[in-house]
Amino acid sequence: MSKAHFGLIGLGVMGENLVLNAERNGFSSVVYNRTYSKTEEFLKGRGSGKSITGASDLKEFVDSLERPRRILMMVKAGKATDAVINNISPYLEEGDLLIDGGNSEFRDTERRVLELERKSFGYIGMGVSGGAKGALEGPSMMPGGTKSSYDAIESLLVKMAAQVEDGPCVTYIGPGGSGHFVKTVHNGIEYGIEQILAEAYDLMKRVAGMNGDQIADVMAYWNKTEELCSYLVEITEACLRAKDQNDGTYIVEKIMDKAGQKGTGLWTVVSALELGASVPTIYASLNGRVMSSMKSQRVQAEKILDGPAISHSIDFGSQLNGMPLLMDAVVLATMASYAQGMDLLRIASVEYNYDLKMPAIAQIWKGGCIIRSRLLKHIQFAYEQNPSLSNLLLDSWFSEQVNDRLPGLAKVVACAAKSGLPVPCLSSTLDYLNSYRTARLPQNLVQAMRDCFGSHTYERVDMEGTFHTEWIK
Ligand code: NBP
Repeated sequence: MSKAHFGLIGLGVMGENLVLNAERNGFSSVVYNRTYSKTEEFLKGRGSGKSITGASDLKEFVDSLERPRRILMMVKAGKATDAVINNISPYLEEGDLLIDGGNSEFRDTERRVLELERKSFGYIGMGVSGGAKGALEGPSMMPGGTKSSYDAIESLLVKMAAQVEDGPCVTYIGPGGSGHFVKTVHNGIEYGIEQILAEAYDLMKRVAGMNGDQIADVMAYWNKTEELCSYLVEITEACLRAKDQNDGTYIVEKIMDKAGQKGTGLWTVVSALELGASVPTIYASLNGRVMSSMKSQRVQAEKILDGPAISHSIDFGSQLNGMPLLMDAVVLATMASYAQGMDLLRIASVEYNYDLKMPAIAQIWKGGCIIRSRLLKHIQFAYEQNPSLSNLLLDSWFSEQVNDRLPGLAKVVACAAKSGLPVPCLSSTLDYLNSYRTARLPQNLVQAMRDCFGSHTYERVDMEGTFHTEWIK
């Protein structure tokens, strides 16, 4: 029997769809899953009638593949990935290539690249985005590792990836764990945008008194604009419109207000803190999920802690025109999420020697992935014009947006504050923008205090050198 071109380990939502994608693109495949009954089910169901076979153990799986073997692991990140690597390694031979398509922590990938390459195997840590549909129809993929390993699978990935007007949504990201680092930051940006849209929904519901379909209409409007047209706005509209078949009411209103997380948002923020990158909008979205999970405490606190009554005096602007004031706030917070994520990538690229290509990253995010949006075309263009751009918001198109929309954002945040409504991403974006555009911040006083209690010294604006003052005589 002829050997398969491609092997897939892990028949979860992602693995199942990715192997169907590979097969559709002409790569005969063999699949392995820890629980064999899932393999059998898959082969009888979606995998039937296709060039896909199943293996009940890893030796049979490896033996079924042509050499050098190309094996994609789509299993839970962390211990499960290490377990698969340990279990399969004894059967691999020189030149074989393992690809981890899960959401691994980038430092785990750094370690695995070194360990596996020491054994003369290739190892690619690849971020995959697009959910189940993207995995099947064409995801965005962020592969990192040794360039020669990438070259060995490029033809496969290029066919499997989403396609946009200027090419496939996959490119070689860089060495080591860079692919998983870029995917982590992608997810951090995703956290930000999801929270921003949730805040906009809350304001439309509680301040403007709109129902689900009215809010969805505004989302539909936004989705036609250059600034907000995106997959996340599109699915927000769908989520808001969906009705419970039992009673015809909005399903979204029946969902428990606790948002889950699997780690990538946290890793984005931890990396930013470690690298000294400023990502307050993304951090606010992570904290929003943390606060949401404290449901029982919040229920109790609502009875004890008072707040102002909701003020309905603000006019967000006509619903037919997409509520321009609210749109100002959502556009700027969305831009800030991208700007902060890209800035983190820029800093990490230097710190970790990843040599990230910012225009290429924006390009592969334009299709297939969860944060795909029309804005990415402008982000790509901004970095093509100026590859060493220190912050996206300094690009002329983006700075014009900030200058036009900042008063709107401020009014929306002020309205939320007056009404006692939490808008963590919108308000931290306002602080971020106001800090970033301020040449002289009040941290001179912080430095004075540090010098006063700890003799930490300070620099002066009027002369060179390092100074210390005896502040308390
Ligand atoms: P899951 O994250 O739910 O993982 C399920 C797979 O992991 C199953 O095949 C399971 O085998 C296998 N597995 C586990 Br759990 N522990 C294992 C172990 N110790 N040894 C071998 N296999 C083990 O599936 P998923 O949602 O398809 O995600 C796969 C990867 O892709 C994850 O890293 C995820 O973070 C990432 N990802 C997911 C999405 C998404 O939208 N879901 C998007 C992008 C990336 P079993 O059947 O025997 O339990």
